[in-house]
Amino acid sequence: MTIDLDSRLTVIVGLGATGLSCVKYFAQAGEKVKVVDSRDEPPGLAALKELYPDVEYELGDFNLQTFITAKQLVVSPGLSIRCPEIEAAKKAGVVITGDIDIFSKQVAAPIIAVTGSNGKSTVVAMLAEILGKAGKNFGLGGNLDGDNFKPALDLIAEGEKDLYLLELSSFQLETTENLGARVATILNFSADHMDRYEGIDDYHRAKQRIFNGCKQVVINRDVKESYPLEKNGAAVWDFGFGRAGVNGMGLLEEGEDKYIAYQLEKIVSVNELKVFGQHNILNVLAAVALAMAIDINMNAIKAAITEFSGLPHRCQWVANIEGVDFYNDSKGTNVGATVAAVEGLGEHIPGHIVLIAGGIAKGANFSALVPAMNKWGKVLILIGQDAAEMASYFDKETQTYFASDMQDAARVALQHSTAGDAVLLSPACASFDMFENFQHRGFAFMKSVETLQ
Ligand code: UMA
Ligand code: ADP
Repeated sequence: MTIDLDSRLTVIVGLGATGLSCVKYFAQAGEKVKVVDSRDEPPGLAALKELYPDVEYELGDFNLQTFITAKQLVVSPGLSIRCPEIEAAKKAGVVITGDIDIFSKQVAAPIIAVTGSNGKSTVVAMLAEILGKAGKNFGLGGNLDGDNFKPALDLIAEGEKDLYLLELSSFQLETTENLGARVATILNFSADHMDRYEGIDDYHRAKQRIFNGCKQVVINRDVKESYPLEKNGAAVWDFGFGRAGVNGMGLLEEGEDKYIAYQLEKIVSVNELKVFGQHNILNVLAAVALAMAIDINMNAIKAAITEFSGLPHRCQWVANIEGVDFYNDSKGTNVGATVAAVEGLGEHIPGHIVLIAGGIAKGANFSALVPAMNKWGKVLILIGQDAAEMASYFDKETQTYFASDMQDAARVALQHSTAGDAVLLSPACASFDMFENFQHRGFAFMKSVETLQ
């Protein structure tokens, strides 16, 4: 078959938030596109029909022909580029790209790029506060959810910016060739999305793409996976616990007091922070390192980090019932996140933790949660599809209950708590078996807690 090269179209693969932002972008540029989605009713369909009634679309099972005859495929993050139709197109010489790739080629202002297994949204939100205090006109988007939700290409329509702050997932990085960030970071690294990747190294390679073409990197001193695998001459900033070195952020100890510090310069006392837990200290250190890499003044940094009180669904305090505090950490969607939440909260409270966890395991190994629960936990309450699999990792001595739904879980949790304990929802799993998303799960928890009062 011969392909008429002039008639080849850009094909947007996926009609979720990203797909729709891509359609808008190409429409503005006056380029004709076609959209495909394997779902019969993708979330962007109504908007597409209303705003772009002339754009052709194909739904349901992918049509190989559409893929291999495309000019380029703009692949949404929810789809792996290893899906057979995309692989076949690649073999046929079709360019494979994604929204972040297009964005980075289009914008002139510097990009600050943040990835990592956990803490991305928190660090980006802190840095956004810092940039706001510094009076920067910046664009904020990428893999963020909640109030900060904005697919990157939608930022272009907002007009000129001084800089862009992007949270990037490994999924988005898979299709990003040469981001060329002014500063890029992998905050930390632990297993996630093992149902999408061939293994941990595969997931790591995707994350490492954030460093392609970057001018400066911020590394986590204690996490070797956060170091660029390839040296590209980028300037290095680092952060971590312990005393900071040159170009480093760390903790300075003076007697009982600990200070967030740049080299030997104290910035603020850890006691002045509103967020708690070791993981959040690391998040502050990372946000400050990123801010310093782009020359933000120290007053803006100090003001923002002492005011920042955390994002909803991340170790968010919900209520106190009979002396028991309830915390919503529904965004704890992998093992590393839940370990951090259990340890952070464990140190913060006088009693023990009653943990509500479970959902879709995404191929995870839950071993790392066992010592954390043995040290800080009291009772484990499991919900969702992979509850039994999760239970199998814990020692026989771990008091474990299976709850039928969130309401039941909250009720059982209160039953097994005494004043000074904390009930923590931090599932270490995805939510889609029982809920629309992690926010929905968090709200279900908060509502259930309300009924206990
Ligand atoms: N899907 C299909 N068929 C298709 C296309 C998608 O079944 O043809 C499915 C995917 O497998 C996925 C779902 O649809 O389960 C959504 O995929 P999508 O690519 O359409 O997603 P968007 O609506 O564009 O949202 C994406 C990010 N979601 C994912 O990567 C799954 C959003 O991050 C992000 O805010 C948005 O782009 C804008 O940049 C959310 C997320 O959950 C917060 N991210 C994951 C995470 O943080 O762990 C990576
Ligand atoms: P992400 O955007 O990477 O998912 P968030 O900032 O939304 O990260 O935090 C998600 C969860 O990860 C939090 O609820 C908390 O349990 C955990 N977490 C936050 N920061 C860190 C960190 N630096 N290291 C490990 N876990 C963390």
